[in-house]
Amino acid sequence: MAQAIRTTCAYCGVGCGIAATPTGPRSVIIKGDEAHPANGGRLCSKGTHLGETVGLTGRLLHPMIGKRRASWDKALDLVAKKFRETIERHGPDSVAFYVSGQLLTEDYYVANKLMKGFIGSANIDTNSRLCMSSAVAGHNRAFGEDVVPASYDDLEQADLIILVGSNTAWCHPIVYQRIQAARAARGTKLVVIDPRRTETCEGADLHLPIRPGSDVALMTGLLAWCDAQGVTDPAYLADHVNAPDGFWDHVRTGHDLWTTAQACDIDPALLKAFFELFAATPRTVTLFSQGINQSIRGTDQVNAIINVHLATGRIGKPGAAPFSITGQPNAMGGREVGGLASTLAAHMDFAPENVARVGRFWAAPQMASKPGLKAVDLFRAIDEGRIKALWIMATNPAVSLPDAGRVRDALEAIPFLVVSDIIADTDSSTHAHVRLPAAGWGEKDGTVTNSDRTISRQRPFMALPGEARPDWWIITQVARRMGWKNAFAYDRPADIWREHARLTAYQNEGQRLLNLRAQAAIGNDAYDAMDSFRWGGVPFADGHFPTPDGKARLVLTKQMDLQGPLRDWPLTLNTGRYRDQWHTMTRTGLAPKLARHREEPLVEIHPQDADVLGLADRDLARVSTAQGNSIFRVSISDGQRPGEIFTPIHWTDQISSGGRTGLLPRPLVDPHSGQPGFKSTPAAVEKISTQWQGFLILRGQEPVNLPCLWATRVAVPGGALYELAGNGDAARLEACLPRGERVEAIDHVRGSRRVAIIQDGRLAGVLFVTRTGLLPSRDWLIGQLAADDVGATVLAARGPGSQPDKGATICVCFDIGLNQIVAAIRDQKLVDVPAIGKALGAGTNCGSCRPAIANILAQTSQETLHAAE
Ligand SMILES: Nc1nc2c(c(=O)[nH]1)N[C@H]1C(S)=C(S)[C@@H](COP(=O)(O)OP(=O)(O)OC[C@H]3O[C@@H](n4cnc5c(=O)[nH]c(N)nc54)[C@H](O)[C@@H]3O)O[C@H]1N2
Ligand SMILES: Nc1nc2c(c(=O)[nH]1)N[C@H]1C(S)=C(S)[C@@H](COP(=O)(O)OP(=O)(O)OC[C@H]3O[C@@H](n4cnc5c(=O)[nH]c(N)nc54)[C@H](O)[C@@H]3O)O[C@H]1N2
Ligand code: SF4
Ligand SMILES: [Mo]
Repeated sequence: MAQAIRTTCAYCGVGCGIAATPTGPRSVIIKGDEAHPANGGRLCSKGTHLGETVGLTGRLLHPMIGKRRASWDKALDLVAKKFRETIERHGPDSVAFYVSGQLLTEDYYVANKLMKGFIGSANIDTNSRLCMSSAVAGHNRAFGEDVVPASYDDLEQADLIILVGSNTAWCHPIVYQRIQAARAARGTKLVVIDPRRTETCEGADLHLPIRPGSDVALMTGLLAWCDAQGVTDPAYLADHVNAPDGFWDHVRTGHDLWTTAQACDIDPALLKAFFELFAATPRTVTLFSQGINQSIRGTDQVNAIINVHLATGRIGKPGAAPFSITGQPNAMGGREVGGLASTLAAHMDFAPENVARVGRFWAAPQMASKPGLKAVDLFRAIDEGRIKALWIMATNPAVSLPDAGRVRDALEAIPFLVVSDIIADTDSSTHAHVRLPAAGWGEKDGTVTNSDRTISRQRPFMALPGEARPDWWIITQVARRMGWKNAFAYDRPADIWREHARLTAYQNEGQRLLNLRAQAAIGNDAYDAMDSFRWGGVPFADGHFPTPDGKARLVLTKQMDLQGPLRDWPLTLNTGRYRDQWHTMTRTGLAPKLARHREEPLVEIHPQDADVLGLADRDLARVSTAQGNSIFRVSISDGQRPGEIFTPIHWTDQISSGGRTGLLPRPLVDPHSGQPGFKSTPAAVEKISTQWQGFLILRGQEPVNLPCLWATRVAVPGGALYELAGNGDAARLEACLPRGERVEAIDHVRGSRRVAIIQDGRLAGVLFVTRTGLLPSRDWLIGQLAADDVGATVLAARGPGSQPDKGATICVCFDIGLNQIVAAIRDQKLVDVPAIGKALGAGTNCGSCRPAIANILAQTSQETLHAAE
């Protein structure tokens, strides 16, 4: 067998190390890298199943101009010519790049250099604008530089961990496992602050289900409490921190416990318990993500958290820090090269001396001298015709920007659109004039930086498929064709890495903490062999901050007004992620195992609201906002607060006819960071009745278009499963079935229709539709895709002596369902998660489902208790 190649996970900002052993041209065995500092060998469900996503299904393998295949030369010449012409005619600010935290640092560096130093505009922004730009702005305000002052090791040294606006168990599962391990080892306390009761709250010491958007009130209330109880650190404040005029007066007025509890809409006793725990525990890490950043007051929310840490001296010490964790695998690398429109390069802003310095270093013909357009403004400028050529790389804004309907209109209208992606058809690339095939994970070669500043290598272990090329190569080819041959004459990622490292060190006598001087002369072999390392040591350990006077800054933050429900939009829409899907599902959507956890996009709603709206579990409902509407499957959940609903961000046009959350959020942004407030949009919900419902299972993964109201597709072993619902005659759905021997059972009275197509004894497709009855479990039928002697009995949808329904899949690694876990708990009297693991295997591999199992255990024990009473 081939040797394992050490690389880094394709997905989240935890940045887990992976040992990948290729077993064929497009197949690989994935294991956690035991030597990697982020994960020490662990992987979550998404990382574990990366091997299921490296096939070539849906890949873009050749450059395309319009619908036609083109040579690289033709495509690159066209891109260079169109950009040059547009710049000549309308100036540098008439073009833009929209890039991504999923690019490697080397890709990011050359894109930034091309736009800011050579085209001469700062119109390069990134999907990180939607993700952590409020944290960047908050760090800059407080520390003078965008430095994350924490590392994962702090999680093992803290006595209290506070998770604010973070569904860590699903979105940063290995960080969550490290937290749970620390709790087991040393009794670390855990507090979760989230309006929803997520799986992250399972087993937490406290969960504060605050009113959405009330985090500034909460944190300022906490600071007021610390001040009143003498928990602040006067010596640290005097030596290392500046406070703006009126700061303490503001904190001391109107932030008592009762007022705070009311603002946050939680029980004062619960709030007091949290305050007391905080006051008593100096080693505190406050970890935050999108519940904080994705708000129209996100930057103030970030600073409200940092204020508490600065005022109590809980920073720059082991186990004590505010910790912004990043979402994407290289969100941090993008920040380091300066890939946001609001930063210049290498942690420098647009101050004239920085513009001059970077211009000198790049020998740049025309430097951008001011910030460019931030993502939401950028797409508005496109809509208004001010941007005439756009290049999108490694992101899917037609799905992920707020008010995505408007974004689609802009993409349709722009005179010239280039999209570099690994996938042929995305909701964004369908509008492109030129599509460029990028190298994907397992093929690309370079570096990424994770949430705790650890830089790791992504290494290739597969050959480039078709004509796919790395992003850095594509960008430098265009730059050369635009006339800048020497400035972009790189032969390999290591050339770019060295230049990036040199720029971080260039005329940097300690003004900037980001300094990769030691990397500036690294050889090609050493770059290839590079071990993961963290830059910046323990930031601020000496109490010195990268501000002009060396002191950190408290920031006066104000709680925003929180509107009550509006007449037309009585509910508040919160949006976010599922455990086993990644964003627009272009990769996780290929993995049958990952599809099992949530097969359809749900709108989660509190029982009281469901009652008022006449909604039952598994109904279909339309969610509307002022921006648009989309249809979701109803899931009634008391984990929601009344008046608030939640939908996932993952579903797209490519895989569904509904469930598209991107159409719904309003495009309002934070005034400092420009980050959209994705987490609360006024919304309304109404029930949708359909005359029939059904499902379709097809061999193979080629997508089909289904003419009905509701259709969502997920990958299953050997094929795809579509859930369907609609009105009118369901017979027209049969057009989607392949040709072959047809068996059918049609009951006109009950309106049920079961059709199977068999080719050479193998199942090619089945369609089940009903107007009144129940539909059978899909599991057995899906299993028949692998059988080779299928006959007409397949329409019974169960085999002889077939197993009872397993229920919703909980453990994807071992394919264990809810019903199996409940039965095992009852029958075998299991009392804890390890016991269930022993009995069923569930939760013993990647561990991502352990919080879910704990939840089932708690509920089942409660039910059993009630039954006994
Ligand atoms: N499985 C999976 N993991 C991922 C990703 C993925 O797509 N799938 N994406 C990655 C990326 S890019 C990112 S950015 C991260 C995001 O990771 P997270 O930030 O953990 O994920 P979200 O689900 O967006 O939102 C987090 C929580 O914020 C809560 N929240 C909403 N409003 C408020 C509020 O006003 N106050 C507070 N305190 N909380 C609030 C929501 O209820 C939600 O549970 O995940 C990364 N990891
Ligand atoms: N309503 C709502 N919207 C949100 C959020 C939310 O919480 N709520 N979260 C926001 C956040 S935090 C984020 S990060 C965004 C994410 O949103 P997007 O960035 O739009 O989502 P992805 O699906 O990750 O898009 C990445 C694209 O790059 C392609 N790709 C993968 N690897 C490569 C590569 O190496 N090179 C190239 N060229 N292409 C590649 C993939 O096929 C895919 O099409 O969504 C944002 N939108
Ligand atoms: S936590 Fe999971 S998704 Fe994130 S880097 Fe690790 S294995 Fe990948
Ligand atoms: Mo993100």
